Amino acid sequence: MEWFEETLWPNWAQKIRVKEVLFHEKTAVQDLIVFESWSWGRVLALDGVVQVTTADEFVYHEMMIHPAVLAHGRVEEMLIIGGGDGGCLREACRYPTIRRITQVEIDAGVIEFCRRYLPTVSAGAYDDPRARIVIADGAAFVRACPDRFDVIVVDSTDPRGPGEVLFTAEFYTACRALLRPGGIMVTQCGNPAIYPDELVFTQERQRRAGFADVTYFFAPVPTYIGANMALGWASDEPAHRRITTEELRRRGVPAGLKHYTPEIHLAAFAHPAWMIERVGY
Ligand code: AG3
Repeated sequence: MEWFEETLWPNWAQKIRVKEVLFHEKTAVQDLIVFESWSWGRVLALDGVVQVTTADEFVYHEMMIHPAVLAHGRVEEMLIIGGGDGGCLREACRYPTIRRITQVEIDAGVIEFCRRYLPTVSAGAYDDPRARIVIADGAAFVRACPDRFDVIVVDSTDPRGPGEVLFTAEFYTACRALLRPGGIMVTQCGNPAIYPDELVFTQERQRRAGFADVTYFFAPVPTYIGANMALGWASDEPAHRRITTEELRRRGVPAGLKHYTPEIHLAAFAHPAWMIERVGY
């Protein structure tokens, strides 16, 4: 294979030049490929859609974790739904104050696979004693879970196929019920420049789930084409968003980050005029 061509949108695609295909399995259920690329390191694509590249995953994973953890300020219990590549887990493990990170992945094979083919993404995080890995359906897990969390991160695929249940008002309602007072939920909401409806409906459903403060922020991930990826932010504590760069620094930004800074944190919540028009804020 000379080029990998993404099949996410009918009228717009990206192509990544392939150095070497490392794994390719096409079954009736899914099409999974990992290849070494020339410009983005190793690339994992599921059903024709880029899920992670080792060259730019840091942008996404840092933004999925650090704004919520630092704005909250006292995270001890964290829940990650999905995220089998371990990137979110890796970023969460940077905080010694987090006592336990529960990760719910539907397919044990995904974790094993990513540890083997994309070891730099989890970077040893699966061996952290604070990581509790649960192999279960995320939607079923949140309906029945007896534990409570300070931050819930939904690192899903796109809302088509198996990942769809993770974009429903019912799912968001169940997540809200698992949050401790002041808790925050962060979700992946796609690229609004090419598919704004996904941001509109996820915002609407998160509000319907009862969160007092629902908004969105951005992660500029080059290989998730369509400019900024939107991430949903839902909490019952609006004060989390009134934080200053000084306070974020005081709380202790982990060393060694490649994207996140307190300035980026605040700027990520600035919304373009056309999205304000479309979403309402
Ligand atoms: N989570 C986000 C996948 C997004 C791909 N979709 C897209 N380009 N619109 C993947 C797992 C990362 N840990």
